[in-house]
Amino acid sequence: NWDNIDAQITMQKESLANFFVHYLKFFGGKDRYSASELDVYNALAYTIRDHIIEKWLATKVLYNKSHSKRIYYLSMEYLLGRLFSNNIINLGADKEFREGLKKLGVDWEDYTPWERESALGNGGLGRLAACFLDSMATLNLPAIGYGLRYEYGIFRQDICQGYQVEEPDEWLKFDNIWEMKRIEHTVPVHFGGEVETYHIDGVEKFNWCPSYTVLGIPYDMPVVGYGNNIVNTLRLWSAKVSEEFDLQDFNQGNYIDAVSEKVEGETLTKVLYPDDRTESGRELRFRQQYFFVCCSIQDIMRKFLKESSDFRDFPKKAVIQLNDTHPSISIAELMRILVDEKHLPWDVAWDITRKSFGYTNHTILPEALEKWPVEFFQRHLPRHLQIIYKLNQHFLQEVSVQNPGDNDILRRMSLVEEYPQKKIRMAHLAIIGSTSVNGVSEIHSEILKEQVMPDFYNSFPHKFNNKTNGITPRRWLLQANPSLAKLITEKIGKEWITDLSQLKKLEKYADDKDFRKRFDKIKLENKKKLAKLIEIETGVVVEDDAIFDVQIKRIHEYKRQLMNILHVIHLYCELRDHKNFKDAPQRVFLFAGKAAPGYYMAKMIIKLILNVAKVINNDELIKDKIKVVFIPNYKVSLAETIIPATDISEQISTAGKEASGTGNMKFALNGALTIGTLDGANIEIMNEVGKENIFTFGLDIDEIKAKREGNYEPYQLYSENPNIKKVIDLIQSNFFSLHEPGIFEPICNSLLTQDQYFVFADFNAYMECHEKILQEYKNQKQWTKKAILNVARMGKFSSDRTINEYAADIWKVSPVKPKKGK
Ligand code: 26Q
Repeated sequence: NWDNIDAQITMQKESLANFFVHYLKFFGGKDRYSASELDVYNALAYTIRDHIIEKWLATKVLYNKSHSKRIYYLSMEYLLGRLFSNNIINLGADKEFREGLKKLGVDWEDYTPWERESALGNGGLGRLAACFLDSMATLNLPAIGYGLRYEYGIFRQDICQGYQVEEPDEWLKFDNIWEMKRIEHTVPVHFGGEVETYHIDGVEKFNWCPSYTVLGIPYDMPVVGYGNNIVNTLRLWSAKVSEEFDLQDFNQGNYIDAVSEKVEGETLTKVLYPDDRTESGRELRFRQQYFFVCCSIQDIMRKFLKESSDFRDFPKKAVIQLNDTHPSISIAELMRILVDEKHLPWDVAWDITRKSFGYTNHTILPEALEKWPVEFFQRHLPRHLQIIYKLNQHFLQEVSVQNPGDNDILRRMSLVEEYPQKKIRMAHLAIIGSTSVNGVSEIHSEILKEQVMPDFYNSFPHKFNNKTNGITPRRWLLQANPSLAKLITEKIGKEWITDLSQLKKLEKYADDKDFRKRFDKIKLENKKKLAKLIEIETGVVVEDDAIFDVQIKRIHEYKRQLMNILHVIHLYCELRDHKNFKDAPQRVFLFAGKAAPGYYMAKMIIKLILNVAKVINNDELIKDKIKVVFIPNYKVSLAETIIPATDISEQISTAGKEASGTGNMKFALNGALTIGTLDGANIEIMNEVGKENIFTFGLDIDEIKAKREGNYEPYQLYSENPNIKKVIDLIQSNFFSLHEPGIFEPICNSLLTQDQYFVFADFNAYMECHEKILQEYKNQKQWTKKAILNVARMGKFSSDRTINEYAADIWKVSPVKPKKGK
């Protein structure tokens, strides 16, 4: 009887140790004498996985019975980080697991470093997708994440003589315990070939005859909701060339061709593109996108067909959210399936398609708006090109009816860019093919409407909306900062974990001396851990009670790590000139982040930071008052150690350039004070925590716009501002590059002649803001008060709030809860 056996498998605290030993022995082939730490980790992870699978199966039953509309989240990137601790915590098995294993003398927390972290993303967009998965599961939403199972995630960053060197990230080298191969749901993906035309009853039909086929094999990963017994699924596709295909060529004596075809097909999911701006013209990336979309849409269709055979029901049963334009070929793909394969009339298919998609924009940098050359479509997706052309024709027809005589608007809004090269504008396709177009912070959504897509906003004002980003408090407070989480729970109960607005109740403790003392002590303990890590990773010794001033994120000119390091050089000059700071505490300026391998300026910024660090850290004249640290290989697990130890969070992008930022939220939630520009979510953070509890400075978007339109002359600022001049002159004198003279000329030149990101224009304001911060830090009591108020007022920035808004406004999906009494 199935039910009896099922009951036996259900995990009990008493049996945990038995399960653990079972896995160690029968999966690992080890006993207590021969087991390595990795073996122990594996056995622990398998044990906890059993727990998860019970709930995973039950969740599937629950969702199937509910017949609810499903959410399909399509993202080319997921930056999950380690899952072991996260899964234990979300299961609520934390205590049970610790106690259950006590008798063996095994403490699971000792083994967490043995997990290889999953880093299938570049930065903000990928981490947002990971936070969203956590929130969707925690909110009982029937959601499936789709993505790619890259064999190599974001590269490992090594530093060699001050330069970034990229090494492959071999995250799958050992077993990945969190994935399950689902061979039975393998799907074919076709590429290339030609389109034939034929007629049925006088109606023109199209038949795509592709030239080759790749298989998509799904690997499922469980997404554990917090404390609600829900386990959702993240389905990642891996490319494989079909064996039959192989064999056919093989039999014809084409062994070599057959093998190279196989290798070629399997390169599709080999590696994540390490660029977080569009890198134009990469054909493999284009094919990767289609592979992803084609697999996912087939899977969505299969699930839909289990519920209904009437495609008009599709938008009632499915909503597909596009995480940026990367999966936007979905729109043409769904049209192709409905029109060519399901033989629906064009207009019906278009109506279904448009109702089924939502599109999230994450960037307004013009170089990051995706456009694919028409020739890529011709070569790989000829039928999709026809469909896009037809969509464009219909669309421009409507536009011209709305705007008679205005030819320029047709050129501006077309899906096809004609000059200098024929390209498809993927954002335009995403907008016309979706019911909803959202930005990721209030200001970003406004810029999107007013400056980036004004024509589309005029045509479809109802589509445009804002969904301010958020972060999951499970990973970014409960897991990353357990001591602070415990203190908070002690004071206000544990409801904050799933209702972050509860943190408001902490406000009153800002005036409580005892609470402040404990809050400070936790920060100090976190700093000690960070100081150890800094010494291990960089060899630099820093004081435990230093001021930790941190900028960790991708290296980009618009994020202005350059302004930060120029300011550090300025402080260093002041110290050398024996100005003030006599009894000031040590200041540690910490940087971490990866540069895109082909982004020369970003790589030179890393080199500058490292060279400056070397000089400053070894200059005895300044008596260790400043330390500069660049920790290599920034990743989620590193962020988890750095953020809880931070005093000052650097969020200093050129106004208008950072769509939202999410790191800014993680820091404030952990009691760091922000120094930031009026950009992205910084503005909303300011509105929540209060102007007096954040340090803002610099030009706002209107002032930046005015400067850009006027004639901005950075050289003049340099010659008139002695602080800037001193710093640039020092760099140009090769003070930081004695043995490599001239290497920083490109940086200096770019600043002096263009300064695209207005570093000089904001420099004084930034400097003065830091002076103010230093003054305020001296008043420890006031500072701690502000830090506590930051934590207390971060409720808005839970990704639960964000996801609730997506569910209510865009997806129209409600939580699925088990019936009471079951
Ligand atoms: C596209 C084509 C080819 C190669 C690479 C890409 C590509 C890959 C990743 C383009 C962009 C990205 C990632 C963008 C990103 O991370 N944007 C960030 O999204 C966050 C979440 O909304 C925001 O908080 C950040 O402000 C935004 O920069």
